[in-house]
Amino acid sequence: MERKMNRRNFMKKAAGLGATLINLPRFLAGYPAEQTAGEPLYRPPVVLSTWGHGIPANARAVKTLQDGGSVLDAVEAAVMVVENDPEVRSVGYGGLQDEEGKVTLDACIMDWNWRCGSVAALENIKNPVAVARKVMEITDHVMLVGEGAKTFALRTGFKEENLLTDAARTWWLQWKRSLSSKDDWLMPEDTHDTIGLLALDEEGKMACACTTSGLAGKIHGRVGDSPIIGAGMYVDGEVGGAAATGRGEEVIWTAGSHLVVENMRRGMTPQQACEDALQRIIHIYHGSVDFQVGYIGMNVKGEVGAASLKPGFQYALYADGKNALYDGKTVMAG
Ligand code: SD4
Repeated sequence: MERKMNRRNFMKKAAGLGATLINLPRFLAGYPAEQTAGEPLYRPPVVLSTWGHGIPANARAVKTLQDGGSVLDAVEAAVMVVENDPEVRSVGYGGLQDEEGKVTLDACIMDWNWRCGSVAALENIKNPVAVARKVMEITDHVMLVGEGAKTFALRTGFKEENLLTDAARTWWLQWKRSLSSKDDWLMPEDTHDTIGLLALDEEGKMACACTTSGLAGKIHGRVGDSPIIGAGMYVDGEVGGAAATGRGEEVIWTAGSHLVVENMRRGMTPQQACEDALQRIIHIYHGSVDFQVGYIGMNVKGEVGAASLKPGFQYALYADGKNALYDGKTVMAG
């Protein structure tokens, strides 16, 4: 049977021709100027991240690579921009508190060579992702939590800081006042905007970092998906990487980021892989969900994908010299 030269076959052929030709077929095939997640192959460096705060983060990642930093340096420096921004109320300094009024941070980092580090429920340290990298680099552990993570951070040169801003304090007081005896610890909506950021450098090496203050109003001690390797984020240097945002519980149930990567290993595009991982959640809930989860995914060829359960998820993509924000595809069933 004659093999049809559809767009995907065409792209596969083009990929084999080498990096310099990668962008040519996209142009020749008349792809729209605005990219659709999952379709074009980009020539590295490519940086993909969650939400609007991904734009400055992507820019920092690219700058770090241009200055000679490694892809690991790039993802760390990138998400630290967001950790340091008090206006971002879901990550790092200025992050919203748990039910006891404490800011507790979760973060992890991973590279193409399966090296990874993580911290969870870390208090009073502004850059948990940097602590996670230290865990990765100077210990033979993967994850430190709570007081132990903080002691490790202080021992390795991080300084203790108050991360609570006036805005966060005001939010917490108002939120507490709004609670009733009927509350069931379901978190207020729109308080989850974790940054997960994937970067692919010109050598085809990938790294990812993920950092968050977690769900606002969470029970003290609750840890979400974001610092859990395979849930909030995962990288396999032979396949690609993924990161999650939204309600971490369901992402943990489904080992979400690992699922996205394994989907890509089995031949799905990053876009298909993200959508399939979301369908797994929908399946568990028998087709109806009332919370948000979003995934970004990128394979080592520079193909990207992004999708969420509910509308509203945006992702930031730096590719072909352009850094822009796009709407992720919504997959909510019926
Ligand atoms: C969590 N996934 O702790 C995080 C929440 C978040 O964007 O901020 N996601 O469950």
